[in-house]
Amino acid sequence: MSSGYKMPDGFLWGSAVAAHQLEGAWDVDGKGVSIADVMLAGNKDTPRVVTDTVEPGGNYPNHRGIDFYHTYPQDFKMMKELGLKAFRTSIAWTRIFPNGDEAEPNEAGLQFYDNMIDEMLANDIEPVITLSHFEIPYHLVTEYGGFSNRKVIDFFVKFSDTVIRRYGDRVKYWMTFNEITNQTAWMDPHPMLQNSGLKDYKEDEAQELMYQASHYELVASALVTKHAHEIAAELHADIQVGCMLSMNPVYPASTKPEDILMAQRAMQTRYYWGDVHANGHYPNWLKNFWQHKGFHLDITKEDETILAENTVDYVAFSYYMSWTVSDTGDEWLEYNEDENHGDNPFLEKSDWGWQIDPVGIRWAMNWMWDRWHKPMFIVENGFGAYDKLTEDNQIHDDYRISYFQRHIKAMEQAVALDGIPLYGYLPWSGIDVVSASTGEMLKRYGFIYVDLDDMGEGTGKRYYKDSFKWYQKVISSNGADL
Ligand code: BGP
Repeated sequence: MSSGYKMPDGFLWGSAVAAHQLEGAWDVDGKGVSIADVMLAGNKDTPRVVTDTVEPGGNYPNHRGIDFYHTYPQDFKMMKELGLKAFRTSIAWTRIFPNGDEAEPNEAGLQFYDNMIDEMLANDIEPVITLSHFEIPYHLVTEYGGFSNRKVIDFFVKFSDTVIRRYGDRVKYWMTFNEITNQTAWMDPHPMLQNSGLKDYKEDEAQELMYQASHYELVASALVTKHAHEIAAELHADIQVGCMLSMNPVYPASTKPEDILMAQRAMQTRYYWGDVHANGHYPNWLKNFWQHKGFHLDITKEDETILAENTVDYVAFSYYMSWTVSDTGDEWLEYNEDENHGDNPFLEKSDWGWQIDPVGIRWAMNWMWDRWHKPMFIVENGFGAYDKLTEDNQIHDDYRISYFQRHIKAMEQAVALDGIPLYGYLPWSGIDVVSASTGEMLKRYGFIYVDLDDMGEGTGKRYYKDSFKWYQKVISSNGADL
């Protein structure tokens, strides 16, 4: 179908994944244990569990991923055939600093990403890199309490400086923390905070800790942005650093003014991380809210200067679904996802209960542009589904094509009609990978099917889905032919 629109020249059509969800090889070439490596699989109804150690016999799907560590040369060939202009992945912190606090990096880990980046470039695919995608060395969690400890800022900055300096001549687009917003959301608590003493963000103490740890992450992110710009000048390279937000428009459940006010506060609560990243300071309502709660956060004058002077170059975001919220009668408008959320009668849901809302992507892009005036990058969008491999090795995923058609059209309208600057569109996940929230392999998002089940059993062979041919056509027509 014709969309009626075409993206600007140089628009980056691509796809996105994260190291721990596909690389496997969790303990080779000197890699240390990350928080992702101690997480057991869950499923649609049972949350994943963070264990204290790697239990023998447990199902740790991130240990094997789809074995991309060894298969990436062949996988990039298929992605080239797909026509990808860009590929987003993350660097596993524990391949570079296995425990997080070493003096020197692990050369074998650095070499792996050298090779991987070169392989992408050899296939005319531009690398887009996330520094921390739900990963932190497990040692930093047990020994330091993760980001609840100010010291961890230095470890993250050192790791980031090391890789930006090493790959900055070949990688232009960087992001600091994947979905930094989700510290109040579905991964409860967020993987960056797990085992930092944070059990439940709704308790006041845990909420205070969440804001404190987030502050240290924000300072770390601003320092990385500062250093990246300095490294770029030294290398004579063009390097841009973005934040990465999980964008879920929160709508009012009705036209009742109290619901509308609550929805506004829900957006303010979810996106204050974006405010700090893009505007360089905390909003007033939040500072008042902390005072009302009796929170005493360690935020120094020097931190405030770092945040103000080092805002991001662009805003990257993931988009999967929207939410709906109602008023609770609380005059402080405290937003609690479990208590305030309801269903939207106008929207269908995926098998995992995610509300499908293509229009919301255009709404969200306008909301962010008005608020931050930063160029954007869609670095995730996609449809998790049970795909069926037919006897003749085909996958007829018309539901995925339909999801993408509608979302891409809304994105194109935001660019063509609303004038929003957008670097590219990197749908999740190009190739099937392990699900972040459930650890399932059968919650699939790729254009390329990987023959593995939830226990990692299968041939591991790759097959083309119907959506592969379809996305190929979208890319070659620069978004005109959906
Ligand atoms: C995002 C994460 C990804 C990813 C995706 C799909 O929130 O950044 O890592 O996996 O969601 O989620 P899931 O894998 O849980 O279905």
